[in-house]
Amino acid sequence: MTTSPAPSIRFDVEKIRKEFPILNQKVNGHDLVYFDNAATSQKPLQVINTLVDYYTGYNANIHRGIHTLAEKATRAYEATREAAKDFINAQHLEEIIFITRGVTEAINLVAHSYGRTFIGKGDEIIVSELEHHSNIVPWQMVCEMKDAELKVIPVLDNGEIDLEAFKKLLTSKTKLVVVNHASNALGTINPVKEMARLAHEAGALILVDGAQAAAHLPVDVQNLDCDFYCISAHKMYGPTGAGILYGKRSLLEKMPPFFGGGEMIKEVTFKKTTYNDLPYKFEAGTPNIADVIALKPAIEFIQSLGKATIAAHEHELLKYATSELSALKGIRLIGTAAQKVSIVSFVVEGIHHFDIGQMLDTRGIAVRTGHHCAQPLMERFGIEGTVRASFAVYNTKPEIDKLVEGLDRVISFMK
Ligand code: 7TS
Repeated sequence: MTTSPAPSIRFDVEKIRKEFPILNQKVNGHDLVYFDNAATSQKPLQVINTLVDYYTGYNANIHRGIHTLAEKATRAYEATREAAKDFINAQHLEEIIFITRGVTEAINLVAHSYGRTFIGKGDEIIVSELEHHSNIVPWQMVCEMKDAELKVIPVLDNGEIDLEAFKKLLTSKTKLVVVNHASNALGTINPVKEMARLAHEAGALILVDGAQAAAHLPVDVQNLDCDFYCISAHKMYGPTGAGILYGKRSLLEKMPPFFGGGEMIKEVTFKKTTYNDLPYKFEAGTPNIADVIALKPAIEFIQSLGKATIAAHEHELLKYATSELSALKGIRLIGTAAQKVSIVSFVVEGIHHFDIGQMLDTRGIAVRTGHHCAQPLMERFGIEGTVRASFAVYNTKPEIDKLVEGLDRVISFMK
């Protein structure tokens, strides 16, 4: 995020914080400092109110009722599809598939639909060493099932992907490259546009895990030219239990459905079933209507601030936290890539990350500790886990001061 423009004058963090009532509370006698945004972000009032409005005003099943409530719910659900298309600049509305969990389900959908159909014996899938388990395990399952091979792009000491090694891994056997847009464990922003170009040159497809990018970086799927892009609503100020799978229309058209059931069919007989058109082919059963509807105000919240403004603010926080934390004795930052989202991961010599997390919690500071569902990456760095502070648009420098002060105390107490 080094090229981010300066925050615009209309950026007012205190005003933004007022939209997140959860932030205004004491935890263990201290003002809450919420630095676990990479796990899940907090939700602004407009998202919460949208959920309440739906359940108190027009709760109904969608796409099937002809009554007024059902039509209103259907319109609201489909309005989120329009907003999502716009948010990631997809070319076609039917390229937006709503899923009922998040990135995990989106990746599994592609693995089980595309992977099981189009990956064969001897084919290769390339994954990076930076991946979350949800972008590793489904591919291991496909490889096991299809007798294909998983190849791994190594990570450099600063937490960047080794692009030269990636180029060497690409062969005519490569069918798919899977990589995150930004790493949840280290914050590294990956050169996914360049990787997409290289993958396509080799005749392979690319799936991008956008879990840690959607709330922080511009996402333009046409510009990136990725084949699949996956998003969790709950990490971008939206509700849990909803997400977006983007896929190029030509690919989604030839992929078989993942789930079978209601709504994803055209006609069912015991002899033969024909499937519905996109995107409904991939949305079997009653979807998570409420949470998809409430994803729209989350998208609008991000758009009202603008990604450039968000990125500039978060970059300031990242820069400040990096320099303040580096000055503490015994701290080693893990992940020092040139391009990072607002995540700092570190270990403290001689103190277990879990103890640090617990002691920070007694001061009202929420961080994540552990392997961050990226065990192969931890192994790469020869560590069991890290302490991770991940920032969102509502975080402030005085909150980072509290983290630094808290850590200083923990270090003096434990040593
Ligand atoms: N990919 C990345 C890069 C992630 O950070 C996560 C969740 C996932 C996939 C899975 O997303 P889900 O919404 O399906 O669970 N990451 C984290 C984290 O860093 N701490 O808790 C969850």
